[in-house]
Amino acid sequence: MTIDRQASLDWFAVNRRRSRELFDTVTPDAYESRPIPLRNPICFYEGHLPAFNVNTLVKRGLGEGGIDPAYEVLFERGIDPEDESAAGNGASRWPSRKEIQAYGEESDRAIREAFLNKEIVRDDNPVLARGLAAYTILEHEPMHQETLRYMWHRLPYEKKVRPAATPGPVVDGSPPASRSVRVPAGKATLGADPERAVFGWDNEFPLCIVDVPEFEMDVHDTTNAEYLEFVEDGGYEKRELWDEEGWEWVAGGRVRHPLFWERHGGAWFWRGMWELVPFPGSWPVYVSCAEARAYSRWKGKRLPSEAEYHRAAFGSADGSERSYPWGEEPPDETRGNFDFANPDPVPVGSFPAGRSAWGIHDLAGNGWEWTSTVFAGFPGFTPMPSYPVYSTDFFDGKHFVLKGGSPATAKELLRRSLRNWFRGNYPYLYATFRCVQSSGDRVIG
Ligand code: AVJ
Ligand code: FE
Repeated sequence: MTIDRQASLDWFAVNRRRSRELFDTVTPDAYESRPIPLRNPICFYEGHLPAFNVNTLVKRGLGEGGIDPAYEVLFERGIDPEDESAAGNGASRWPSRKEIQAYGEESDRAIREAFLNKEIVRDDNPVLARGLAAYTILEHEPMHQETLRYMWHRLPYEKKVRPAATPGPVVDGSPPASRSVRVPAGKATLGADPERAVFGWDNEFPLCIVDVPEFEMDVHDTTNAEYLEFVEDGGYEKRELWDEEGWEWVAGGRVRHPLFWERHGGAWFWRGMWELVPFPGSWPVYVSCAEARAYSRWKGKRLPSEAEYHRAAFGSADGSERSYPWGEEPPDETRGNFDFANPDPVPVGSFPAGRSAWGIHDLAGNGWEWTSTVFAGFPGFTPMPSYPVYSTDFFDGKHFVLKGGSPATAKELLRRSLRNWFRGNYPYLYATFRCVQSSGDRVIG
């Protein structure tokens, strides 16, 4: 099989344009700021994307020389340190935006040249086999576009310029009544078959088939309105609802409500990407895994495992498994809130055409779904030759799997096997949750 050169060039052009637009929304005085203290400054990422492309496809893949050895080290890898003191300063002086963009243009030229004319599919080279390096760079960029949006989200509004075409918040509708549905026992196929997949990141392989006992799952994600009851009941002060790590984070950082909530003049608001939104009760709440877990305990429920998410999203009554919650058709704007159509969430249940076989809403889009599963490789995991440290650095027992997707997840990343992961106390991403329960949970003791 060969990679479609024109399709790669087109996807690459979309990626690069979208990144450019993102960086253009930041005011120049914020270019070296670090809106999320645990991550690199904004400027780093404008260098990281083109440097990663050169390091992965041109150098590691084609075995050619790079463009600028110093940049290709400086911008090699983002960070995900334990705490702010470990984040360090990266460089003491960053190149100017002009210099970074000039590098980006040279890198883009090299990548386009490779897509057009080079042997980017070679089965005698593990980095190029079946176009691995090409797909790696084409998916790396949209992945960062999402994490960059989380970051821009934290910027003060005066440090970013709202693009003219951005849709406003969809706030109509009161939250639907909470309801759960029974998902019968069955098989869930996690992962993917390395012989059949066009591309996947290393942690998606190999196939991993799990028998899942029956459980009940909330039809909707937990809404802000529901979560407010937990906040008002003093959920953040109830030690017994929190795990050790979560409690340290909440108590130590005086966390008292979701990061996306702000209080102004005695009223709650949602911090939207481009504006403050009067408390949107019907939107999914965005929280860390620790907060999601505390809420579900308060409800006498729990978070789904990764396998339970798969059963709920892709399983069906006849025993077959679907590619997407709604079936086999590719994702489009009728199926969920993803692919950058909206800067913020929309009310839960807005996409009936995206429901799973069991009638469960929003399993793809409108917010990643936290699971209780610790991020690890499936049995038989092997690091990918095009980016060997992609996953392994995070197999530390502290990261949890997220499934689904958010408003800022590109449609290409909605495939069934894709796995996201973050630390349990990471509150910045567009992540929500829903609760499950099963008869086995009610342990008498
Ligand atoms: C898969 C989103 C957790 O951003 O930390 C980008 C993706 N890895 N460059 C991250 C990633 C290296 C990664 N996540
Ligand atoms: Fe990266």
